[in-house]
Amino acid sequence: MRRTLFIIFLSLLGCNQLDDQVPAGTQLLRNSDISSPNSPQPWVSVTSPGFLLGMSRDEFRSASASLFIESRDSTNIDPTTWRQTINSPLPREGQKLTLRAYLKGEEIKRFAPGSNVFISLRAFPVEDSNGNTAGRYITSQERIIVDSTFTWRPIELVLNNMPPEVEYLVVYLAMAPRTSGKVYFDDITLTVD
Ligand SMILES: [Ca+2]
Repeated sequence: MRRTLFIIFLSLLGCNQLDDQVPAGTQLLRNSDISSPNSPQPWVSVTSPGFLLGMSRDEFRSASASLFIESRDSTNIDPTTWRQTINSPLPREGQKLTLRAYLKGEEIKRFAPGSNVFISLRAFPVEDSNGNTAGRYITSQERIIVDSTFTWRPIELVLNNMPPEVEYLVVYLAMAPRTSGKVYFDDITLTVD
């Protein structure tokens, strides 16, 4: 019995140590350069009326493809996103995360407050067991304006402290409602500092 308990204790210790070990420099997203030949997976598109989403093999920064979002109706009322879920490895509480994506724009126009192309990171659950939501979502939506026509350039967001009680993370590449034009995303990375 004592030996069994000891082994269980060691196993728990082993799990905890694994959870704690996301070394600095670790990049958490898969298919970050959109190099899978036939599928954007594990990137998933969540579309709404008026948008077209897909892989582009004509415009890319690396590895022969990128992801794009095109708005064909500037009166659309819902946002649209590419998203990727990260279940493991998860950074430990307090670690700093940097989300970076390269964007190329074609005739992007914004027609309402909040209209923009943006990147976001959300920690789930949305609130921790104390009901705190602060520090669990970061977005460039109100901070970095993306419009007009431009060639590949990075945008970057930093989550200074990984919040507690995180079950999984979701990265979003998004176009808000009342936005028109086309944006390409490539070389999307989420790095533990
Ligand atoms: Ca690429």
